[in-house]
Amino acid sequence: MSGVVIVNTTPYEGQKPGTSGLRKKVKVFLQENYTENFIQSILDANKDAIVGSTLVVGGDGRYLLKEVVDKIIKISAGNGVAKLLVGQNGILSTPAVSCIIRKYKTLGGIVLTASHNPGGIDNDFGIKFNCSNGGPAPDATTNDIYKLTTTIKQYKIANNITCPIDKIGVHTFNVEDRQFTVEVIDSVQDYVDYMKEIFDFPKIKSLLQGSAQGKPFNVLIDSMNGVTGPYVKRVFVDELGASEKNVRRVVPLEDFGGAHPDPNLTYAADLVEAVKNGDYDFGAAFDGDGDRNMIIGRGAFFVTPSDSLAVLANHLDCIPYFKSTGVRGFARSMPTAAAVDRVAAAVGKEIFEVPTGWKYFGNLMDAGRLSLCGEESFGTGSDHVREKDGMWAALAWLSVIANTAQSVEQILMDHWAKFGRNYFTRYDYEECASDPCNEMMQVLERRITEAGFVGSSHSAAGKTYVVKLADNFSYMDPIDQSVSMKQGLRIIFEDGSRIVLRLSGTGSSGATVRLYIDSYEATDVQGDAQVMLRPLIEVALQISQLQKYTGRDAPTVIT
Ligand code: VG1
Ligand code: CO
Repeated sequence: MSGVVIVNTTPYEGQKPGTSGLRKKVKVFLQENYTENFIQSILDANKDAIVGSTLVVGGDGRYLLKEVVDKIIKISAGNGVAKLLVGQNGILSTPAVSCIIRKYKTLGGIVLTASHNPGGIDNDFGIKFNCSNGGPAPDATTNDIYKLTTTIKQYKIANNITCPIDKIGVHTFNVEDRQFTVEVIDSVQDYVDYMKEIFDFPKIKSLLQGSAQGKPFNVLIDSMNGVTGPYVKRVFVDELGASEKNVRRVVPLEDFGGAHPDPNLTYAADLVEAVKNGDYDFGAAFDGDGDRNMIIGRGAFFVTPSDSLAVLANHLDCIPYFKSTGVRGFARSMPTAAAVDRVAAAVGKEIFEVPTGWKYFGNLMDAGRLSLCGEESFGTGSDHVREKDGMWAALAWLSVIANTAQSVEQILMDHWAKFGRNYFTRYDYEECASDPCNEMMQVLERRITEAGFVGSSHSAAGKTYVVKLADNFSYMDPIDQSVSMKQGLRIIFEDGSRIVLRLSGTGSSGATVRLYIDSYEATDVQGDAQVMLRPLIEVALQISQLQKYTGRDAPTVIT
């Protein structure tokens, strides 16, 4: 029998969840009671339902994961939680947590990840709460959690409970007069079972093995030493018959092997090289927690996430799941290029434009209005769960390829020929000084919202753009009417081209500026995005005075 101790504590500043949970340096989480405070605040934000509840707990394998799982077990026991479902060794991908919350109808889950941020003792850790729909908590809940962190005085902990989380099975404990159960579950089983329901595995398998088209379709799947390693092995090797040569970096490492586990052209450059120089038809990479994806074709032909979303929207009939559920609407985050809007118009579906962050898609999915959505930041997913889902996206692409018998590049060429092309690029200026970046955003907001800016002309590299609309994006959720203000500065021109600027809400130090450029061409679809968008990029740099405020001549990452 274990007793519960009430420990006195004092609040820490800055425990405010950002775009997707609380992300800080590991050393910040290591401060006395810092992590305990936040966990207790999550439980307190659910206080009416917490006693007797079940929660899912898991994370991406990064440094500090096991220690924090242990704290969650003890604090949950101390607060009357009845049961935890914990991934073996704490390992669960973010989409798998969402899947498990929904499958076992739990009160929610705690996801331990800083996603695409680097890991290890000198890097980042993160904690996020997901609700009973499996999705990241909405702003109202994260605001409640934050408020609680500012006044917390004590937390309740059952210190004597130690649970071997490396052993799959049911572990029961007596805590005061209650029974407390920790069920350590296989990290991948539920998720893999679900993927087999959603997709036609035999069809994808015959694509990979070549029995359909003759020649094997050679894939290279890169887990970037993140959490998807065991999922990739189970799905691609065990189920789909790929060989060990078709997968790389499939062992989750606490520091991701020193890599930045963000699947983009910069941080996954070695996958791009391997596909470019090897005999591969398809490459995919996933981020630390498995919710992001990058898709490339033969010769490392790059599919922008905005195009990926539009292509999938146009081919959902290739995926058995949608045959049974039907296809509802589509959605994208505001900075995501509007390619999917054109598909929605063509197929007569609703389209929603939401702020950055997956939490904004949840209500629409729960209300049955949204089937497929995505973000330009390498996020794609559907209403099968309430998180974006990297492996789902790769399997969706392979389904389209198996059905159309076309290469990735041909699929894109056909798409652009039919719908035209939204050229898109994103410039990231990472870890800049915060004060000047905040000032830049304030100055820019004032400038673009003052009288006379709408209608003004801006020229660079021989092109002139006339402003049609400029604002700080705000969004009213069509389901619960909640309003989210100040979600990014946008300047929309007469020809539909857009410049968007916002500050990242996932960084753990300094400020990261994101500049997004989107421009549509109906017929000139074969160009190079950086060349095609050059004039608009120049205009964006002029209007924002970005170089002056950040002191940077060039972005850290170009997508
Ligand atoms: C970034 C992306 C956003 C994404 C978020 C979480 O946020 O822009 O689209 O939803 O990361 O992704 P921000 O605020 O840094 O721009 V993940 O894979 O880190 O959970
Ligand atoms: Co992620």
